[in-house]
Amino acid sequence: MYGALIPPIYQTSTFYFDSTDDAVEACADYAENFAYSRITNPSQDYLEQKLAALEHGKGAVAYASGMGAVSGALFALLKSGDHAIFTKAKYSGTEDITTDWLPRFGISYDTFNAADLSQIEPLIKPNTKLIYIETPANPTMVLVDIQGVVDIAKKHGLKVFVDNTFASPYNTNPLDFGADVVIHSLTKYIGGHGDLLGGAVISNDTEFLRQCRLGTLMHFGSVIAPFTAFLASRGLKTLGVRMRQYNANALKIARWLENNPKIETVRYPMLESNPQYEIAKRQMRGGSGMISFDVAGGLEAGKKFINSLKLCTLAVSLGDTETLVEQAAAMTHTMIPKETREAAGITDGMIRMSVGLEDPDDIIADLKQALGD
Ligand code: LCS
Repeated sequence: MYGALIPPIYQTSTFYFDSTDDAVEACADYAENFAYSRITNPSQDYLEQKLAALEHGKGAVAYASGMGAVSGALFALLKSGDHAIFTKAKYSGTEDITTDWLPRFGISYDTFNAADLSQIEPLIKPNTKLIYIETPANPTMVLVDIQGVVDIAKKHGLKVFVDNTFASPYNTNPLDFGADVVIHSLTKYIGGHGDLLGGAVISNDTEFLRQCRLGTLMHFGSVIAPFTAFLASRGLKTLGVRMRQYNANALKIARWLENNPKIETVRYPMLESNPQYEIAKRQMRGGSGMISFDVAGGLEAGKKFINSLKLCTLAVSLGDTETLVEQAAAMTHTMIPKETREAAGITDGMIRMSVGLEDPDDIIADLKQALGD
């Protein structure tokens, strides 16, 4: 009403009504009306509409964190007695939900090697409901062929959930390949500045989204704060320009790493040498800003390299403006048993890099000096 260009932050927990008739009408459908901010809030709604549009979905539900969205989506679909199939390589929090929490609720699971879709069909049982994938996977950067998984799932009447955090909606839109649900940690590329925690579930299945909002959001309570929703919406405005720069910076750095004899393996979707390059070209517009690699000499050489970095920062998380580097086996994925890590392709020395918005030549100069070149 003041003509503000930027939508205000609706910092309110509740909403008043002019009459009991109005209240009765609003409270008859909490999902569609503003009554209480644990379910809906205009700042959250604004963000959800933008996310739905970006992922080509009919709607979205925002959560307080990526893990709120992961667990919210899983528990909105699965119930006791169900079975689900997951990729082996995935974020450690999702791994923990799979191995520890789903079984507590009578939900069983199996895992497959993300690069080998022929492993999926033998795992399907009469009670299987879901195939859950993360592409590119954290931290291995292995890709999952979304269309290939959807084709298998449709044959057997299964849902497909895709964690699209690493690619971001700028690079990949899983719903366009027939996936049922897209999950994001907004904490990463969408927030973009390392100053918030958020998550979202996006889908064309409005009934499923109602289950998310009226079930796992409203009652589990992992609600995004209005100010956080505002920050995430602000992040969206620059997602395109940031992703274009991340894509370009990371490709340049991945090529440099690949040509350095002190680096053993480099995993980046858009390298022509990537055995999954064809999948990358089919489902990604750019390779995103995440690279993983091993320094020759393994764990100790990797530690020495990281400790020598000056511009790049040693930290978990990703998708920030600053370049972040971590050793996955010792940091983000440390709670996963070594055998499970190795089965997922996570070597002890693997270094994961979230390329930032700095000049790529400055990042390369830092990598070079840390390698002692
Ligand atoms: N999905 C993926 C692919 C992630 O990488 C993460 C977090 C989550 C979901 C959960 O999101 P959050 O609850 O943190 O918003 N990944 C992290 C990482 O690699 N380092 O710190 C967190």
